[in-house]
Amino acid sequence: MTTDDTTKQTISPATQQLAIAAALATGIDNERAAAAWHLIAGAMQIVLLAHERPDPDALGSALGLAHALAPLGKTCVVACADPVPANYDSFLPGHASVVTELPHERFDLVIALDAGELSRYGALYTRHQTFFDHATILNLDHHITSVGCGKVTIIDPASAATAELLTLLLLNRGIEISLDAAKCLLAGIITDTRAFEFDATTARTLLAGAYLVGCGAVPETIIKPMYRMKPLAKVRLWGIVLNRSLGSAAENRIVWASVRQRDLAEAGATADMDDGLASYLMDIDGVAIALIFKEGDSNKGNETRLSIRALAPYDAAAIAAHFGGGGHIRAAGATLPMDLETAIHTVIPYVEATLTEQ
Ligand SMILES: [Mn+2]
Repeated sequence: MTTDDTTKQTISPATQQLAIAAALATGIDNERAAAAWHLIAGAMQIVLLAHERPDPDALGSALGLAHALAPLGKTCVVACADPVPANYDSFLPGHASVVTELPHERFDLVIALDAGELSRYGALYTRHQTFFDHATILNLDHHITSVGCGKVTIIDPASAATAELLTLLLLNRGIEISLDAAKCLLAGIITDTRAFEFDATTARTLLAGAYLVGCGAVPETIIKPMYRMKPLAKVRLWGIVLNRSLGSAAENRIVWASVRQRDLAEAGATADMDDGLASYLMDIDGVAIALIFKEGDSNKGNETRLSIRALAPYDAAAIAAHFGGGGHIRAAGATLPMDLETAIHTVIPYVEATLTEQ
């Protein structure tokens, strides 16, 4: 093969990784990174905390940092008030080592990840409050609403995930990101952005993802179990429910479906398998408000559970509040003391009225 001056040299993967690392290392203020690392450098026994009801960013950040620190001779314990959800097992190396109770209190550093208030670490905090209230804490988080709870706190709302901030910190300090660390950090970034879909995703988020993929982490191994894999019974249930009950009003801007106990039995489904159905209805073209009506267990009397999803400017929480429930502006719910058909005939006209008021 011949080459000449006009032939472009291809960049080797190793060179590309170095270039990405150099770019990401500038994403965090040197002084703040140094202050954070000073606490880590001086500690040997470190407990890394993921917040209660953990998501993959909290756990992936804690496990990812623990994987990065282990080769430096640090003894790390990853702790979370709640157990690791079973469907995270396949993509979070080290998940089996996560403890829900501190083995002792002889830690010289606490690293609190993905939440900026100690109360968010749940029962772990309340059971060891005296220890935590006196401990040296490094707090790393990305939520703009966080107040911070560390001797050194870095809250970076420009990071789409705490795992993105950690990737910047590790690269700024020249710390090697192993394959296991990369898998955990990529899980945090992918799940906090719903696979780079949410508008928190920036070019830098993708660059951090690119670096971690360059370390050997594979997006599909996270995206598939998180967003696509489902039991056959769940698909059967959705098929039954959509075929029998899909309703629409206001020129299809309102859609709803209902889940009966009979449907669950027919599909061989468990009660949680309508999870995701409301979001699925929101992906119908033109829909502004989606509702799921779910028949209560008959031995609890007449009861219907309502889930509501809404696009701006509509307010799911306000609709839920009208029926005695609550939630967030885009996703809310209520429990109505009536049977399924009565609930549908009560709620839909009210939602139609809400829509025409806007
Ligand atoms: Mn997060």
